[in-house]
Amino acid sequence: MQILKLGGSVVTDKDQPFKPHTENIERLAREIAASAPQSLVIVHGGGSYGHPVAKKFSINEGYKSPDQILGFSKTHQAMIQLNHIIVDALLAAGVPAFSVSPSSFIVTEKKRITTLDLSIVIKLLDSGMVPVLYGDAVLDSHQRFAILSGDQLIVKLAKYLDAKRVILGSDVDGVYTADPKLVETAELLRVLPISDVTGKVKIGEALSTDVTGGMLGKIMEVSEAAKAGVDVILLNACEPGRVQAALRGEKVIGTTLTR
Ligand code: IP8
Repeated sequence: MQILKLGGSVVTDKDQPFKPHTENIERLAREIAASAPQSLVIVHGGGSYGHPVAKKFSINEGYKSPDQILGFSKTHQAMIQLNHIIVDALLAAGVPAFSVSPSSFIVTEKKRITTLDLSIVIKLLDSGMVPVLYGDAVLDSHQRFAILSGDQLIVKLAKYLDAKRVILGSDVDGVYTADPKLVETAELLRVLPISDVTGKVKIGEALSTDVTGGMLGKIMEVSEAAKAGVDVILLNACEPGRVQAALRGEKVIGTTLTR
C-alpha cells in the first residue's frame, strides 16, 4: 500500500490562477502507469485552483459572513475541476483512477479530521482501482467549514490503510537547511530525523498563496506518519523519473523522514 501526494506546485502553475501544469500531470500519469502499483491512493493539493479561492473567502477561518457560503462551494468546485484534469490524464495513461471527494466522507473539528469513513476507498482499492483524492473544502463541526490539506489527509490514510510508504512530491528536491529558492548555500538533507523538525532545521515557507501552511506545515503534519513507522519520502516530482523510482521502491534523490 502506497500513498502518493502530488503537491499543488507540481500539478498547477502556482502563480497563475486556474492554470494546470499539463506537462507535469501527463508525465506523472505515465510514470504512475509505468510503475504498475499494486495498491495506491493518490492525493493532490490545491495549487492555483483551491488556494486563491479559499483565501478570497477566508474559508479556513470558518464561518463569519454569508458570502462565504458561496465561496465554500466555489472552493470545492475549483478542486473538482483540477481533480477532473488529473483523473483524465491518469485514465489516458491507463491507470484505473477513480475520483473521490474528501468532503463527502470527512468532517473536521477546528480544522482537524474527526469523522472519516474509508469504506468506499477500501472497496475501490480491493477492486483494483486507484482512488484519487485531494485537499478539499470540508464541513467543520466547530466553525462550520474549513480547508482540509492533502497533507493532513495522507497521514490518516497512511494510518488507517496501513501504508508501507508515503511519497510527497513537491517542486523542491526535499528538505533543505534553508529555503533553496532564497539561499544559494542551502543543503539537501537526505535523512531528517523527526526530532530535528521543530529544532535545528530551518525550513523555507512556501512563497505563494498557500492557506494550509507551506513546507514547514507539510513536514510537521507528515512526521506523524513517520512516527507511526511509515516510510515517508519527500522528493521533487517536477524532475522526471523520481516519482516512478520511488513508487518502485528504488533509491531516489529526496529526504527520508526517520523516527
Ligand atoms: O494544497 C488544500 O490542499 P493542500 C486544498 O494539500 C484547498 O494544502 C481547497 C485549498
